[in-house]
Amino acid sequence: MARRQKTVITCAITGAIHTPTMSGALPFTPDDIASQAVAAAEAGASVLHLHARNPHDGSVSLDPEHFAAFLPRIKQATDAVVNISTGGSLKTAIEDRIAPAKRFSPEMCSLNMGSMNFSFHPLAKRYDNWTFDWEKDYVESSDGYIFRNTFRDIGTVAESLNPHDIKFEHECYDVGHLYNLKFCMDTGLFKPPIFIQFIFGILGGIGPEVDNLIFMKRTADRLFGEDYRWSVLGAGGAQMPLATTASQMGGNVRVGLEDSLFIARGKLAENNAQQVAKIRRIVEELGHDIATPEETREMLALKGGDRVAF
Ligand code: KMH
Ligand code: ZN
Repeated sequence: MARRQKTVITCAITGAIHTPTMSGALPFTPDDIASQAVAAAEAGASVLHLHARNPHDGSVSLDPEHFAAFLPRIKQATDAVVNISTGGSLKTAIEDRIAPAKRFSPEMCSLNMGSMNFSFHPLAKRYDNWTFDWEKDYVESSDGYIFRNTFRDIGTVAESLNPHDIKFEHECYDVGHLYNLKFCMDTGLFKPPIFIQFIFGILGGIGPEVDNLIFMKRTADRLFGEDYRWSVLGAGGAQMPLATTASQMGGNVRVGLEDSLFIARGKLAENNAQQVAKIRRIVEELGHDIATPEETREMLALKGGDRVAF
């Protein structure tokens, strides 16, 4: 009998797009980040993609001390793979963005594969009363943010983190980013199997149509052949539909409040685990199994949870 497909569920717990005003469920204290991450792992996420936030005002933080407040707690309570963001707050220099990963040497890190105007400014119109002073300007002025990920930046991340044997989640927001990744592969920067996160629906990147998913997948097949594993992140309302399609196409999926605050049309999610439980149910009902952390480690050739520095 054919082996059932194992689907890796990544859960991105909190991130750089959303702010506390947008949802009370978005975690920003170490306690909430840790407990939501653990619950997401218990619900079926084998990879936890993590950003830190300033616990006093909920803003995105790159301070390694803010990561130190939750990473050991997550490690003690779950066997899930920890993936630390190097995307940072979208406005910070690459050296600062790498600092948490360099200090904690996780099994995985994100690595954004091209520069873009990563924008979420249309969200600002939806809210009147902001909880913290920084939020409105942060969201509104994202129409001017250049999310800088030059070839030199990508090289800096690789040179700094390759000695830690970290597997990258290569975040590709458009088809050109796949070619950037191929160029880097050809220069020997990354060794297979690489892990690509196809990202759809971020303003400034490719839109969330199924046609685009097929186009990205076909392009990656051509460029990387057997050397890659892949996953899909649909932002906002595209999260569950694209994750469902990806899993049916043989791919892996990413959910979490970093990428969408919702559990259904117009209904805010109560927490990250609720989104994990939903995609898990869909994946299993449609005939696949979810991957355990150990299966994920094998599939992505990770160094192992005993080789992290937290
Ligand atoms: N929220 C994603 C679309 C990173 O952390 O490196 C972007 C992201 C960036 O995950
Ligand atoms: Zn992220």
